[in-house]
Amino acid sequence: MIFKKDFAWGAATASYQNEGGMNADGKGLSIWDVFTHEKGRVADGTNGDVACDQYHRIEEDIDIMKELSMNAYRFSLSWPRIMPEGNGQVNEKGLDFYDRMVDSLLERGITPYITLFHWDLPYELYLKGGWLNPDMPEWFAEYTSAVMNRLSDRVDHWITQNEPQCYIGSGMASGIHAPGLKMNKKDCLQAAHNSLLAHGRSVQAIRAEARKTPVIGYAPAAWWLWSPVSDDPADIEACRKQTFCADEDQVGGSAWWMDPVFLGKYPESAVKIVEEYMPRIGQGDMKLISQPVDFLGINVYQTYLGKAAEDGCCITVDHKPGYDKTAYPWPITPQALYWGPKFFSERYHTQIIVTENGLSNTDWIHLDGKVHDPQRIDFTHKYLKQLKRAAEEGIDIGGYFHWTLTDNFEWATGYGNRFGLVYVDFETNRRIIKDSGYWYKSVIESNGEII
Ligand code: GCO
Repeated sequence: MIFKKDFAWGAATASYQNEGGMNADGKGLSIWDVFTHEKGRVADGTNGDVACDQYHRIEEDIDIMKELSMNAYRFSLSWPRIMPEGNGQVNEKGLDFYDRMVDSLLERGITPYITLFHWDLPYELYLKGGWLNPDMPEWFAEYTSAVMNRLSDRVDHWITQNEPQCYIGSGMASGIHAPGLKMNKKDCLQAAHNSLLAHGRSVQAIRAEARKTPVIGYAPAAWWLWSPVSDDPADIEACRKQTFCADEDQVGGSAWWMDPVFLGKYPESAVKIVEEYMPRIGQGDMKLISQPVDFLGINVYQTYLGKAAEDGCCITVDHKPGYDKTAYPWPITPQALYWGPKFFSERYHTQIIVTENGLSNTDWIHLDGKVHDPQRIDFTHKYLKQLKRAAEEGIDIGGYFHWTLTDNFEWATGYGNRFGLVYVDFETNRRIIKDSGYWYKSVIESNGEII
């Protein structure tokens, strides 16, 4: 057996992308509720007010997970659904939704992996400065406590934050995501530092208040990843170094977000580049940020390719003409699921969980009423073969969550990118399990042996 006996096989979703119920039962506004209603923010002019209506269809989705033999489900909580103002008053009806969801998952033998923050910041906190406000760590800890109080007697797997590179980088630097800001580098790095402090405070709150012994993770994006074009040790070493270095624009890379949490310091190579923009680092900050966690979640879709120059530095190698790509279009590079787990586990000495991997595909309903998606099957088979190779080498891999369960709202692109194992007709919200969903079921039932 290559994959561990208790390997988590599931799918991942996010509250704003799947739930809908934008103002249901006392939910407050998030920055994405506001941002998507601003003209020009979303490519197809849509929003997540309804999304795939999981708020009203969660039982159906959990039944699908059961039918596909998933043993785990990664989802995020909508902070403003639980605390409409972001702090203070708790909306019990918002917690009721997640309470019922947790019970339904457990009744079907599916372990909840809850992400506390997947980008949908309460709008009221944004109005108070959002991640730039030094009170954010305390607000995030208060929200964490409200969740622990209601759900931690049954839930033990927690992920504090998903892809801070996006909610800080895309949301506050480039502005292509909510709240659409274009802040200067110094403010961005201060917001990033506050986000890391919030992660630390949340870990403290979970450890102190969880009523079941918690398993805690953190899921930054793993897009700043280089894979060697050959097995030449020089190429491998050049890519390893490049994966953890940073340049002026990529200070939001892997090491910037992972070193503070797992090594207790910012990466020297990056600090040298951005010295003049460095945030105020208080006494004890780095100790708080590097509170021990139990796994590193990596969202891996693709990798850059690299080789060693004469001096050992990494040269990025272009993909060959006509390279394989998804509908997004992102390059199809299965080796990312070998080199990513390898490089990250070597540096951080922690369990790795693939918290996202998948592809956008031009899926449609065929004449026979089914959704045949051989591309998704082949893509996932190739990536899982690489993950299995990493596991075979003894890298501690705790699970694989396919992105995503059902087609959903894909941020600034809207509904044009279908990532689901399950097709959604967005006019009726009818679900159709795609061929890939049934293929994934067979993978899970064999615990990956058929890969
Ligand atoms: C991300 C987010 C997901 C995306 C997915 C496809 O990794 O960007 O966590 O919410 O929808 O990755 O882009």
